[in-house]
Amino acid sequence: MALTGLDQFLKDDQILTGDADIKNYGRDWTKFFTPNAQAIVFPKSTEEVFELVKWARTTKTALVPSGGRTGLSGGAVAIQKEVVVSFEKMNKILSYSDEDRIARVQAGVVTEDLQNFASEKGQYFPVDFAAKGSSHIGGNIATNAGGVKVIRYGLMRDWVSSMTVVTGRGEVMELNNDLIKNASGYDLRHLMIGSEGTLGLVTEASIKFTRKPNDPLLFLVALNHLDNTMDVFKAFRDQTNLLAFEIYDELALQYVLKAQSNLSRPLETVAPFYLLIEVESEGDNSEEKVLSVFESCLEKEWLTDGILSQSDQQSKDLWAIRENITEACAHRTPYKNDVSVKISEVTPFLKDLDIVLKKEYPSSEVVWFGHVGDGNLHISILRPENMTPEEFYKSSQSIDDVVFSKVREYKGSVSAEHGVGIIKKKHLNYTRSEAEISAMKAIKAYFDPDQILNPGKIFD
Ligand code: 2HG
Ligand code: ZN
Repeated sequence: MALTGLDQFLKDDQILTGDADIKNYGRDWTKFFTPNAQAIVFPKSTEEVFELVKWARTTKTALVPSGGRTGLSGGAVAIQKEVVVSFEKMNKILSYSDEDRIARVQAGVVTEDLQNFASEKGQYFPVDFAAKGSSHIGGNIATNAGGVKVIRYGLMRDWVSSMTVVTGRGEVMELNNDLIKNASGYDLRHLMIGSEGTLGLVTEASIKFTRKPNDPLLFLVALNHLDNTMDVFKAFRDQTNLLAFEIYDELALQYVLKAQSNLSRPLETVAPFYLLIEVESEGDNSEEKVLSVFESCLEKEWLTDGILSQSDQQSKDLWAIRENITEACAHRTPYKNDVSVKISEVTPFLKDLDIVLKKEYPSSEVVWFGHVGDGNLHISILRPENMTPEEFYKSSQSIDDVVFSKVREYKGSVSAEHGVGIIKKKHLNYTRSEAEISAMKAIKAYFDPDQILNPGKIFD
């Protein structure tokens, strides 16, 4: 039997093969693939992951690493009889050093749990996004997760000070040992970050914390023209200490309000686009200073309306609108995009894409949102109600060519933060040169000589 030998190092309750489990653990948040894993295993230690890789090499079994399964590119789906390696049982925060300001965690620690732990220690873990309640640190590392605070704090990459990884060669590597300065050759840690489980299985990581920002000031403003998005961005970026700068459109707002009866329309003005702008307060007259930036944007007619949140509850509700967009649209199985361009190209790119999408898909509902302050946009094309998800997935393949051609024209990326997975691999060459892809394949061949680690993800 194909799973023979697993019981040499895993107990019965660490191996699942039931249909419901295969369905549950064989998928992520993409709804277009039918899970078809062989089994799900739940290692509890680096040693067990090491044994697992040895077993997979011997039996030529493909392994799919799995965290909180909130991915949106199919990076964690198992559709070809793979064994899913769930890190759910490796969910401990192992230690904390206040001096280093570093927590050592197992890969299955949930993002929000680590945020709360940091807060208990009087510190701050700034990687933050809507799926924080389920996503795992290991998954964040595998995809180099981004989120809503990137303009201020950078990506997951910036917070990983070291890691333990079991490579596809079956070697256990300790990468970087929490050194701040380490100029001794290639930094393999950064090669592992964003490699989507194709080179090694991260079992533990050391995560840096930082000082908690001062209480934030939160604006929700109405925007009439995409053209003015980056004018507003520059005004706030240059005169305030920005924490977040997010955009969403009126359609996104309508879907959230329909799905969440506890939330209400935040502004009287109905506008095509809204910006959620969070700024760190600095000293006594901080509010006045930030309000004057907002007012100058109003005077210049870049904005038509806006509010400054007056309470924690109001801020929570304003954030909840933004963070619930994905779930509010989920029943329409959107065809998603997660693209980025550099800041100076955001406005022309947005306008151009809007024109192209309206021309090519005049009757489609398109929800626009994203982290526009770091150049990352999510464009969700909603499935028409009379199509099945499978029909829609097939029919929407052509959307990719349209969107990604624009991305290529603007020298952007086909995936800003969700990863390539299965969904974007056909278009990897819209962002990466042939030489880069060859180098990636050579690196893969070195670290995973038997092709057991997440095969078919990023590239074939
Ligand atoms: C977000 O920014 C996530 O909320 C999800 O990256 C985006 O649903 C999406 O496409
Ligand atoms: Zn996002």
